[in-house]
Amino acid sequence: MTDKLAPLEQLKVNSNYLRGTIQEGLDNPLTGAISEQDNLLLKFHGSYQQDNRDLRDERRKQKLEPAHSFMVRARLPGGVITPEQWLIFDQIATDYAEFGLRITTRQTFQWHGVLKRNLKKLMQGINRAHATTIAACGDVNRQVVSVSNPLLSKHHAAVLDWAQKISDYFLPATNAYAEIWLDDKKVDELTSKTPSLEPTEVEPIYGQRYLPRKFKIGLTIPPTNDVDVFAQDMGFIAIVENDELIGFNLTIGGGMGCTHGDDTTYARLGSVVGFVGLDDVMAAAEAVITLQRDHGNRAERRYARFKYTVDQYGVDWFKEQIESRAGITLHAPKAWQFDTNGDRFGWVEGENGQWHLGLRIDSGRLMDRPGSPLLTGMREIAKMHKGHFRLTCNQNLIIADVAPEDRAAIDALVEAYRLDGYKAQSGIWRNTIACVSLPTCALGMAESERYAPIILPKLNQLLEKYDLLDQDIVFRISGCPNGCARPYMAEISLVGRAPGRYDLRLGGDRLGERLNTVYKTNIAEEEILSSLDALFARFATERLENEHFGDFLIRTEAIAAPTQRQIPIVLELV
Ligand code: SRM
Ligand code: SF4
Repeated sequence: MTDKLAPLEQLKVNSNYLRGTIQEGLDNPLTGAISEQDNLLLKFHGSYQQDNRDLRDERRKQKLEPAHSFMVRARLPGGVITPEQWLIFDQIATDYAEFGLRITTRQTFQWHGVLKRNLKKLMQGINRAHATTIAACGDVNRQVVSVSNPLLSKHHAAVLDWAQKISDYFLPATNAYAEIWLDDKKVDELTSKTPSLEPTEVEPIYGQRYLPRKFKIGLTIPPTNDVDVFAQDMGFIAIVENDELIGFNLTIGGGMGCTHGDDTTYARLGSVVGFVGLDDVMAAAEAVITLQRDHGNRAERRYARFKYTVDQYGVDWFKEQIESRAGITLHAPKAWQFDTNGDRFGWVEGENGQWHLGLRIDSGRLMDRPGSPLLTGMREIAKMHKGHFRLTCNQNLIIADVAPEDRAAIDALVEAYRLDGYKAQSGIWRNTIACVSLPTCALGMAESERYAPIILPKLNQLLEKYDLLDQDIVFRISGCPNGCARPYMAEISLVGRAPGRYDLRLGGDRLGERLNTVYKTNIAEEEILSSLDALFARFATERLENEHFGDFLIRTEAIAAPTQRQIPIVLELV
C-alpha cells in the first residue's frame, strides 16, 4: 500500500509528527530559506515559504537567491479578536512583516513578507496574544469560520461557541508546535489555545498521516450565509425553533479549487445530508472527518479533497456511514432561507442594545498608504474600543459590541482615518472579494488584489451609464483557478489564466447557493468590459423588480445554465 502513496503522504509519516527538520532549517544562517520538504511541513504550523515575485527576475539576473520570506496565518475561529489581541497583531505586523495585516476570505489574519530570522518572534507574538497558528494551513481541519457578528443575538453567540468547540476538538495533538515555536514552554505561559504540551506521540484523530488534504468547516445562521456554507468541506446551517438553537443541517463535500483545462477537477457545492440535533454535532463532525481520513485519495493529491471522496462514494453511502460511525440518526433536513452571502455595512443594533459597525476593507488589506492610513486608524480604535472586532469571510471588519455612548468617538476615528470607504462605494465595489495573488502567492497566474482597484473604477463607469451604481452585485477575482476568493459562486467573477488574462464567469446568486458558469475564456480587460457593458445595458432595461444580476442572466438565458455537479437538496420552504 505505502508505495502507492503520494510523496507528501510519506513525508508526513516520516516527519515525527510534523517536526521534520524545521528547527534545523530555521537555525541555518546561510540562507533565508528552508528546504522544500520542511516548507511542506511548515504549512501545518500555519506558515508558507514564499518569495517576492516582483523581485524574481532582478534577483535572478544578479545571481541572488529569491527574496524568500514567509506568510503566516493565524487560527482565529469565527474571526473574533479582542482589542488587546489587535494591538499585538498590529505590533508584530509593524515590527516583522511587510504588507500590514491581511484579512483573509476565511476571516483570519495573514502576515506577509516575514523574514526567516523574524519568523519565530512573530509566531511567539501571536501566541502571546492567546492565539495560535497551528493547523491554519496543511492537511488538517483548518480555520473554522462562523457567521459574522456573534453579538447580534444569543443564537449568533451560540453558533460561535460551536465553531470554537469544533475548532479546538480537531486541533492536532502533536507537541511539535510548542517545541519549535515556543521553545517548549508550557503553553499556559503563552496561550491557552495552543494544544498539548504533554509530550505525545499520537494523534488520536489524525494518526501519523493526518488528512489526505486540507479540510474546511463553516457554520452559519440563516438568513445570513456570509461564510458561503456550500463552499465548505463540511457546513452547518443553524436551525432555530421557538427561539432556541436546536441543531444544524449538515452539508458535506463543498469546495472550489480546480485546474484550468482539467475537467476531472471542479468546484462543487456541499450536499445537505440531514439535520443533527445539538447532542449529535460533535459525533457527526468526527464521523465525517474520519471518513475522509480513511477513504480520501492519498495517492493523487489532485483528487484528495473531500468533495471527490463524496462523489466517488456517493452522498447516500456517506449518510449511512455517518450514521453508523457516529451512532446517530440523520433526520430530514429542516427548511432554511438565506437572503445574502454578503456583509452589512454601517451601524447595526444587537438585541442587547449594543451596536456593531461594519466596515468595508478592500481585499482585507490593512496597511498605511498615502491618504489611506488604515492600519494606524484601526490601532487608534483598538486603543479605545471596549468590545471586540470581527473579521468576515468577505474580507471585511466589524467593530462589535459598542455602547451607544461610544459610537460618536468611533465614528470620528473611522472618518479621520478613511475607514469609511463603504459610504461612497458602489454596490459592486462593496461586494467585491479579491484573493492575494501577486506578489506573494506562488500560484498566481494573473493579478487579483492589485487588479481590483484598477478594474472597479472602470466597472463603476459602465454601471453609472445605466444608473446601476447602487446595485449590489457580487464580484470576485481569483488570480488562478484555485478559487481562494470563491469565484465560482459570484454573480460576476474573473479567474486568472495569464498576466492580464482571465476567464469571465457569470451567474452565481447572492445567497451562495448556485455555481456560476464560464461566459468567455482567456480574455483581456477590453473584452471583459465590453462583454459586461452589453449585459449591464440589458439588465438596466429588462430586469424584474428586485431582480439581481446573476438571477437576471439565468432567467433571460443570457448565459448558459450552470452545470453543477451536485445541487443542494432543495426544500419546500416554510
Ligand atoms: Fe487559498 C492555496 C491564499 C482561501 C483554495 N491559498 C493558497 C496559497 C496558500 C498558495 C499556495 O498554496 O502557495 C495562497 C497564499 C497566498 C498568499 O500570498 O497569501 C492562498 N486562500 C488564500 C487566502 C489568503 C485568500 C485571500 O485572499 O484571503 C485565503 C486564506 C484562508 C484562510 O484564512 O484560511 C484562502 N483558498 C481559500 C478558499 C476560500 C475558502 O476557503 O472559503 C479556497 C476555496 C475553497 C476550497 O478550499 O475549495 C481556497 N487555496 C485554495 C487552493 C485550492 C484547493 C483545491 O481544492 O484544489 C489552493 C492550492 C492548493 O491547496 O493546492 C490554495
Ligand atoms: Fe493564489 Fe490562486 Fe489563491 Fe489567488 S486563487 S491566492 S492566485 S492560489
